[in-house]
Amino acid sequence: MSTLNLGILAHVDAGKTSLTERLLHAAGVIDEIGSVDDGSTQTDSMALERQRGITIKAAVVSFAIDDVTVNLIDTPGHPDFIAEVERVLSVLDGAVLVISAVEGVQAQTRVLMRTLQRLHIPTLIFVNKIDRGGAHCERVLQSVSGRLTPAIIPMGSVSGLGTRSALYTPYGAGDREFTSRLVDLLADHDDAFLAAYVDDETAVSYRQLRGELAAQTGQALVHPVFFGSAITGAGVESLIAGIKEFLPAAEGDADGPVAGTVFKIERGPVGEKIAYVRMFSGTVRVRDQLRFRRDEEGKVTAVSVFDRGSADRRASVSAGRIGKLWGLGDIQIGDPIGMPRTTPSGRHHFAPPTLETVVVPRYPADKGALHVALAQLAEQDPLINLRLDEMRQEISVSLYGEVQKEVIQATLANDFGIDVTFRETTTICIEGPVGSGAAVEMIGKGSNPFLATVGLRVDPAPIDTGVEFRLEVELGSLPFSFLKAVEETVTETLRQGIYGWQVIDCTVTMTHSGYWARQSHSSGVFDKSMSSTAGDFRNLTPLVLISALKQAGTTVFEPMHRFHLDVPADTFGSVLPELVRLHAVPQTSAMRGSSYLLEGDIPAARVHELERQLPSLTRGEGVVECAFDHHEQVRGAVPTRPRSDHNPLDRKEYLLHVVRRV
Ligand SMILES: Nc1nc2c(ncn2[C@@H]2O[C@H](COP(=O)(O)OP(=O)(O)OP(=O)(O)O)[C@@H](O)[C@H]2O)c(=O)[nH]1
Ligand SMILES: [Mg+2]
Repeated sequence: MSTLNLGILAHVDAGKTSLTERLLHAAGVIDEIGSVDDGSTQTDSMALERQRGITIKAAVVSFAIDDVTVNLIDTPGHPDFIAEVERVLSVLDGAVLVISAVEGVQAQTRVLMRTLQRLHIPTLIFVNKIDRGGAHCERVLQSVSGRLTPAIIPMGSVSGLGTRSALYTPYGAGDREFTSRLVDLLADHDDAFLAAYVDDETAVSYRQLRGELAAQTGQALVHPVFFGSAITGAGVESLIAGIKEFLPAAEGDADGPVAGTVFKIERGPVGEKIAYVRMFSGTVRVRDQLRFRRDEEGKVTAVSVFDRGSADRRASVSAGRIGKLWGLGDIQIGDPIGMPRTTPSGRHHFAPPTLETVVVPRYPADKGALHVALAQLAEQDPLINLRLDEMRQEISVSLYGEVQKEVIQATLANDFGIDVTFRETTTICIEGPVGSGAAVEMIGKGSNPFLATVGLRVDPAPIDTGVEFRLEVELGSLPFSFLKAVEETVTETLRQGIYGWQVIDCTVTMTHSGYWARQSHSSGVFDKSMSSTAGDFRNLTPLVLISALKQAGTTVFEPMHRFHLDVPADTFGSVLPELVRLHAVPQTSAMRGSSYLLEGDIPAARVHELERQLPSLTRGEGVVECAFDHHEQVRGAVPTRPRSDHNPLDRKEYLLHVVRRV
């Protein structure tokens, strides 16, 4: 039996959770269809999700289509929870991108599709809500081809659009227009197919056409489009058939070396850690000693595997499957299990959070408990970065937006019994070097108090290349552990540049190295005063790096969002001055009916204010969507962030350390 790990992705409210419910019902896993609006669905199981009617955490459920086990991962659509989607992407064999037939392509739809395409994840498109008034198929198809990808093929037609009796009918071999569109699309991507077809049109059967469509969908070159309604169930059977026909099930060798990825961490009823792992190869059994991340190991004490509904206790989980593992106390999200996969997993697919706020316990006595609680939340969510300002004993969390802030507040209150408030939300900027700079400290020379020679040069690198560490010294000139200490300390130090922001897009080159070998007195006792240790390199590296960085000079960049504004045309006169006040820069505009559409850039720091002001400026009819777009050099006064030089420990590591001790 093969497995398909399938993600359901969409802009908020497009109907992912409702569709998941329908799929489970159609597959016979549940007898009654739950409703998001009543808080009774399978995947929105957290109390907060049920109260708010939105998905906050990715959830896995499973069903069978004939001989294929489908592990379906329902993801949140709200941009504040994009981190949940991020982790899921690395474990998917395929995806269904849901688009509302009423709202059409939305800001987050574009962000998601761009990422699915970049990762070559085979993707079907499901146009949902055909039963709702205002539903439009042609308009949605046009916006998909214009704004997402032209490589699409509608797989059927809709009748009764915009009514409860809307129906979807799949096209077949006899639909000449469909087959000729299909041939055109497939020929675009496969010359051999085109040649065969041009040679003899009749030699290519309808079955071969569908086979070629499956092959090209499997390579993420083209995207079949289905239509339906998660509420009435229209089109859902066809979508299920499409999932089976067009998305490639997982392949993997259950007897091969163990390789998997942890994409979700949960705490069980008694606080025990549960790791969700997608297995790519091999088999993990109860009592196996597992290696994850560099030198961490742990013993698996229990396994459960997703199969026909929820996860059941099993003795093992094998290649292709998603399982839950107990017993791995130190495991974190993103950890590879066994052999690391060859695909680069370290890079983020979406932009990091752009906002930050200080969390303040309402009762000062809760401070210790708050640190522990936040560290636990950060462990479940690697994009919640925590920063501890030791001078003021304050803790900051990074954020995607205000809704995430409310969720953190509610989670701290409900799960940990801690009442908190937040200080004002501020923007997270980044720093990049302007030019090149170099510095060196030699062992035993000048005021260098450490038994180490370290020379470093900092050079600017192209946008989005991150930080690269290079060697201009002989690899063998320094023991490996010392080299590692320098490289790790470089990464840690760059978390705070000259102005206190993370330094990105630069190359750090080690230009000088030197150490004193391990020396002993005649008694054979190791003499630390004469022998270099990794600690000497850890202490010296930040000093050299900061001085190289100062010589290079840095610029501060602030995050900018792309906004799409849709307001009644007669209100635009009062919206425009507000945009100017918020430093928004309009780029393009258009009229659609009585609506005025405007697109442009706005500093991330001002997005919330725009969202708050819009209803009163537009009689409650204006709609704005924002998504992170790029960083831009700060104009005017350069913002700084308080440094915490005295403790170069990574904040999160530090807090996790606190947790382990507790
Ligand atoms: N009329 C109609 N309403 C739908 C349909 N699908 C979903 N809805 C409604 O749309 C709203 C959002 O549905 P959800 O299933 O929560 O959407 P979602 O994409 O999971 O939302 P998030 O997880 O919060 O991003 C709910 O009120 C649903 O009842 C549909 O096909 N037709
Ligand atoms: Mg949902």
